[in-house]
Amino acid sequence: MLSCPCPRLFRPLVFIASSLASLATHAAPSNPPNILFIAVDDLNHWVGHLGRNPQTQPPHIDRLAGMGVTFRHAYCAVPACEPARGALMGGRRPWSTGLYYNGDKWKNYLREGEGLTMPFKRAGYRVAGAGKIYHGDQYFPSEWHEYMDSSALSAKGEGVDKDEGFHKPLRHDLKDEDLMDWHTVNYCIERLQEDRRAPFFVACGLHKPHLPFAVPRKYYAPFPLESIQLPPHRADDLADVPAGGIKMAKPNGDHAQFLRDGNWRNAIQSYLAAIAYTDMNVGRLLDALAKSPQRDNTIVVFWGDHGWSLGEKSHWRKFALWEEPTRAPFIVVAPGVTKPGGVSTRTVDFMSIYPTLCELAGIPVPAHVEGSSILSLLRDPQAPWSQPAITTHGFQNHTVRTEQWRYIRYADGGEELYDETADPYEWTNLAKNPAFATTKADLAKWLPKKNAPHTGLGRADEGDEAAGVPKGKRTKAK
Ligand SMILES: [Ca+2]
Repeated sequence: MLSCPCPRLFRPLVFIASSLASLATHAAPSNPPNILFIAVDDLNHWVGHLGRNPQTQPPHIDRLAGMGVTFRHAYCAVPACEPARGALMGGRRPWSTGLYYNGDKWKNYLREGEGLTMPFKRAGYRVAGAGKIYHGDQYFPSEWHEYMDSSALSAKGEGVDKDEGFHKPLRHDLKDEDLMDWHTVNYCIERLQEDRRAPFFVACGLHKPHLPFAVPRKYYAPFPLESIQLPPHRADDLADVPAGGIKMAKPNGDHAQFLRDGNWRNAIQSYLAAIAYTDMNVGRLLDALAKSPQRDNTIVVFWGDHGWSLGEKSHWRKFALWEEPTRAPFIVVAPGVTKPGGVSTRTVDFMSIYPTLCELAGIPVPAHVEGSSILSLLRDPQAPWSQPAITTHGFQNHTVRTEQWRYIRYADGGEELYDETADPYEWTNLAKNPAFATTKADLAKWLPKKNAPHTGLGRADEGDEAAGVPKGKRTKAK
């Protein structure tokens, strides 16, 4: 802050006024804020403060939520790792790029130089990353100053059978450092501790709670199997879902297997344990930030790449357009802008992250970026807001979510409509009820007029093989 000739009493007011003025004009702040950017793989809304699951125990994620603004209705642009990250990081939606599925090979659809880190790199930020920010831990080297080389690290926990702790019992006895996330966080903590003149943009991409759910056994201890509750569900829930939705639910896949082998509760226990492992790592990051001289000038952004179903609608994993596979935690702590304990119920999707971070740093938003800034909601979490969240899964399958409604339209014209205030688990499809024809039409206005064709090799349900740590790096020992 510049020295102020005014009496001491008035200095804070002058500072606040000058901060607001600089944000209002989007001028570059004289002291640019650092960015700590935390991406979590496959973390759905089972965090304590979102209240969807009473058993989950992530105290550090909840602590982070209390430090800034948490969004209760935040949704992915795509419910699959590769296109979700491509859209968020690249700034363009799948219907613009044609990047729809895991396996599409994102580098063929995003333009090098347009990624989220680039405006910051150009503005003089030191840009460093680790772990899974883009799919497969890949990145355009020109968009970063440095990226953690995981190939030299031992992470035997990444190489276990992806069904361990899911369809199969937990076999491995792992230590915290046997998972890549431990090393990813170590790397990011070192970046936070560096004494540099340039502001930093540190991107920390955590792989858990993605499959395999295998984490050290101590994280299972708070969730004894006999205490595990199944999520609210109805066995006949798909009866009023059109063909497009049933195809996504795949009730004869994972769910049929869980009903046969009786492992439904085991899988939930493992997911809760994997979330607890992730939470431990988030806590390490927050503790390091709290000790950093940069703590009061660092923006923290925390997001899950999409949701996850655990048997609701006889569906598992992501790859569908309902609440469970599309909703994820989203927390922003922005010193001087957000207030502790902020809660927004406005519907936002993760296309908002790119433009919002640029605005917070006083950097012009690149012209290709399609999302809307949520700066007004960071200042006032319940400020007026007219936009829905939109999620796309495959060519011409979309859902539009407002605070009250979810509307889904599939490529073949099939529809779903849910009143979220009366029916939070989306059990009763109102799409064929003529009383809601106007509601449906109003929501449908948000659907894209043009949809880029799907030209990649990915499939709707491809994901867990291709996700996470690149195969060549999975079993390499020290
Ligand atoms: Ca239903």
